[in-house]
Amino acid sequence: MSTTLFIPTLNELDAMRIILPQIDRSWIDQVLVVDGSTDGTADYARDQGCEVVVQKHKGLRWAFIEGFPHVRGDWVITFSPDGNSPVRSIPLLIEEMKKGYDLVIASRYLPPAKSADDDWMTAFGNWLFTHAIDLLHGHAWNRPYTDAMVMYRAYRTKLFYELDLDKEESYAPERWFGTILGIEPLLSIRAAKKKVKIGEIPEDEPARIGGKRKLQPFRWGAAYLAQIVRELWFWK
Ligand SMILES: Nc1nc2c(ncn2[C@@H]2O[C@H](COP(=O)(O)OP(=O)(O)OP(=O)(O)O)[C@@H](O)[C@H]2O)c(=O)[nH]1
Ligand SMILES: [Mg+2]
Repeated sequence: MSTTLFIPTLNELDAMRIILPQIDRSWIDQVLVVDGSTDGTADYARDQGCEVVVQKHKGLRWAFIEGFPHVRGDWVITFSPDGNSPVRSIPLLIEEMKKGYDLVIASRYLPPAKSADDDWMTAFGNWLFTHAIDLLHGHAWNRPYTDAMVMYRAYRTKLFYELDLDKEESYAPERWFGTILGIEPLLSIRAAKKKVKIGEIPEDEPARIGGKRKLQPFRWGAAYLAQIVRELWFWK
């Protein structure tokens, strides 16, 4: 099985200079950077031998929608390049996928892992949304998620399409709250609904390196909550 490391970047040059050289290229078959930056991140990534897709529409979700057609790996690992995703887990995620999982999450809340990037609001939000997904979408009765929100995870590339994550109607709550979301919570919700084989490994989340936080806690929080509830009747 081949693996693509999928890296969305929005002005992450400081962190990319530190993180990219740490990645052992023999672990993976393709490094794909999907970029919306104005700070030269794309040029740096090309210099480092990464494939670069420059996104046309603004927002994190569009990086996925425009980037996924360029993914060649059977499996994809989605990776935050801001220091939040320790590179040591790239081979560990691949090893876990080999056990037959459709999705493996690098959980920040599966002991002994810890997040050094959380503040009280993101810690509470991630706890709330993860437990709401477990309770409302059934994963709690199987093996519950400890982290349904984190970007750092591996999955079968086709799962993105099987769960209709490329379809516009999947993201209606964005319009209600005037924002563009990430795709991970919806991926977690629909993977649980579809009862695919889900695993987790513990992995820390170190603090962000340089750059600026893009997370919009209030809008995203409200929209994610709406998405969790809407999925009770939408998308069977
Ligand atoms: N291509 C692209 N990447 C994005 C976009 N928004 C965020 N990212 C990248 O996605 C990764 C994860 O970002 P977020 O989940 O929004 O959160 P964050 O900004 O890292 O927030 P903290 O980690 O809490 O500081 C970061 O490396 C960002 O650079 C976007 O619109 N386009
Ligand atoms: Mg981050």
